[in-house]
Amino acid sequence: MGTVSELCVSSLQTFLCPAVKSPQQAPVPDDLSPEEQQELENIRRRKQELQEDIQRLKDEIAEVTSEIENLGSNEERKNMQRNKQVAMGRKKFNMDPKKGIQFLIENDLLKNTSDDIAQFLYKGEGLNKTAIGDYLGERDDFNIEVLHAFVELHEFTDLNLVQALRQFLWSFRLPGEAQKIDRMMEAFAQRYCQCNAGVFQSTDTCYILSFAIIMLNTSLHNPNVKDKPSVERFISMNRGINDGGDLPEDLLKNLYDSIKNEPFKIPEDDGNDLTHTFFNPDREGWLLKLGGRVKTWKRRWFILTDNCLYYFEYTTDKEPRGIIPLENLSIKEVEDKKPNCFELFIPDNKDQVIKACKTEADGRVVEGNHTFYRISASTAEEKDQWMNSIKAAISRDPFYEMLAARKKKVSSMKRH
Ligand code: 4IP
Repeated sequence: MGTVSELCVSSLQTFLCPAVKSPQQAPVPDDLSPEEQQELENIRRRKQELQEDIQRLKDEIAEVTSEIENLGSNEERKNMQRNKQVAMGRKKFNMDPKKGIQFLIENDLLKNTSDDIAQFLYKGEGLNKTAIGDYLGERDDFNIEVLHAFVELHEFTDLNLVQALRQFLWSFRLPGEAQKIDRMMEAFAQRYCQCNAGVFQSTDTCYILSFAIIMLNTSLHNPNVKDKPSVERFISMNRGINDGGDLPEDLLKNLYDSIKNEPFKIPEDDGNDLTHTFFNPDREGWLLKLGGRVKTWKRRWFILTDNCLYYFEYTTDKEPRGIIPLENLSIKEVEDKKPNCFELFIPDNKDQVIKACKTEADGRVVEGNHTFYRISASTAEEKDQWMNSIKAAISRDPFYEMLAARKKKVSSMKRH
């Protein structure tokens, strides 16, 4: 016969291995003292109680487990349902951004706050970048708030302007409309200046230089643009844009090299890329110009910028001999004894004097007196390039007008 402690162990084993049936209750051995018999009885009762407790616990565990399992599959089902709705929301967004956002908000998949929507667009999972650009470019106050929250999610600290533009222009596709581009690039310039205080005198400077860079990207990487600007030209084109002062040449040279070595990579949802988006009409070079009253040909250094044609006697002159605003003018090719000629004229009014100003021999600045400007280039190719650039400048693209207005603003800052 086993000792009391052996009996206890055997009882415990029975609890731990409930599959093993407990042996039939054995009669109380009569060789035990009454105390021992009593103790054995107690142990057996206790064992019985414990077995009952264990059964209850097992039942409870089974119940909870089944609840958890049900809970899990409910949770999974809910998740699946949610993922389906998010996917549907994304599809809707790609077809109609406003409706997509509305759908996601109505289904509690997105909070109706500019920060949450901006996060959603910034992550951009499954979203078409043209649709993101359209949503961010919208004019109403809430979309503008989202645009600013979206731009704030970009970290530009210690990035040069080209690096920051690379990041920004990859996060959505810049829409084609002038006002939208203006708002988005303004927000970009503000954020860049906020992250990099002291690099530029003003947000306008950053805005203008950003466009000079985007246009440089076109000039350098669009195979249709034959005349590739040199770094010197890029530097000279950006004179005076830092609130009337010049930006450090090293900074401009770094930006130029960066774009030359690696064009912008931008989303191509519609198969178009940034090298087709902006064409920089700015240009400079030697041309011959016919006098207004006295018809003599003079060799002049021409600069086309800000929708104006400037001509100088020498490349180093600070003041131009003449300025011809291109607004309302047309351009055509003409035959002359001089080769490669084209003419600027006022359409439908051949006799009207073109609004322009010129410097007289005695230094006075007076109004011009040309009814047309006849100009000769030294080669047919140069003539075509000048004509294309002038045409692009006078095509009245509202975006160029906005850009030209800003350029005027920053270059006149110092004077005022
Ligand atoms: C001058 O001829 C020059 O061609 C001027 O050009 C021109 O002024 C004059 O036109 C013309 O008379 P001469 O030098 O032989 O006198 P630039 O100013 O480039 O020297 P524009 O208006 O073309 O600048 P009129 O219209 O002022 O005669």
